[in-house]
Amino acid sequence: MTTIEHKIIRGSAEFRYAFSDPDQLKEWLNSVENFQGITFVGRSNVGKSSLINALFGNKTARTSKTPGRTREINIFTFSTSDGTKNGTTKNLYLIDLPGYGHANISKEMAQNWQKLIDTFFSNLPKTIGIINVQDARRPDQDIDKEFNNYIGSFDVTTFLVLNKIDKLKKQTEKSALEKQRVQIIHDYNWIKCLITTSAENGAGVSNLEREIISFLLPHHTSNNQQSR
Ligand SMILES: Nc1nc2c(ncn2[C@@H]2O[C@H](COP(=O)(O)OP(=O)(O)OP(=O)(O)O)[C@@H](O)[C@H]2O)c(=O)[nH]1
Ligand SMILES: [Mg+2]
Repeated sequence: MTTIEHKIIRGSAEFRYAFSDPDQLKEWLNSVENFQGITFVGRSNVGKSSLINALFGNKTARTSKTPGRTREINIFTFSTSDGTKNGTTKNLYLIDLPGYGHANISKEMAQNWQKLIDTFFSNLPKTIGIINVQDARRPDQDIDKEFNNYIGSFDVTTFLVLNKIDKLKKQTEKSALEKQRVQIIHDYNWIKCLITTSAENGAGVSNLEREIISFLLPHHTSNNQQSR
């Protein structure tokens, strides 16, 4: 039996809204119908926006060498397709969150970030999957632990992505990551799966895409696609 595979339509993501005001965000979150999609979260500069571009097409999200570039919650809609005439799913949501743990911001901005993030998670339905991106060179930092415990309290589906694996050149670094991987899976037992990626050279991006599709469209995905 052949399985028809759904894919994200590259270039289909359309920018819809940017929120920096928690009250406006709350109002919008409570008004969306058929709210299905994914949201990217993670420490500043780990490559959330770059991964979004690798998955959705190059010019979707703004990336930067300066940490803390994404300041608002950016909301897009996108489509998937299985390549057949009636096989398109439209109006799925993609959300790019501003990164946590960025040191060089004012106290006022940090407080606003906290308020925005609290509003976001407290009003988020379970139909939105969380993609927590960390840096493969130094995963599970104290701030990552803190944030993971925080999202773990919301009972939402979470995928952990260790990005920038292209930067792990030495065998010792790769083996260290393998060890950490086992530890992380053990410690974060609410995580659905752990995927390693490089937004730079595309490694692992198709695995991440498969996981996203199987979360969004479980009926269209074969059972043997597992990566945990
Ligand atoms: N080598 C390498 N560089 C990467 C990778 N992913 C992202 N980068 C680089 O890391 C920097 C930060 O990437 P962004 O995608 O802007 O990071 P972000 O997580 O969205 O950052 P904020 O918006 O500040 O939270 C950029 O210079 C990217 O080119 C990767 O997989 N490998
Ligand atoms: Mg960003």
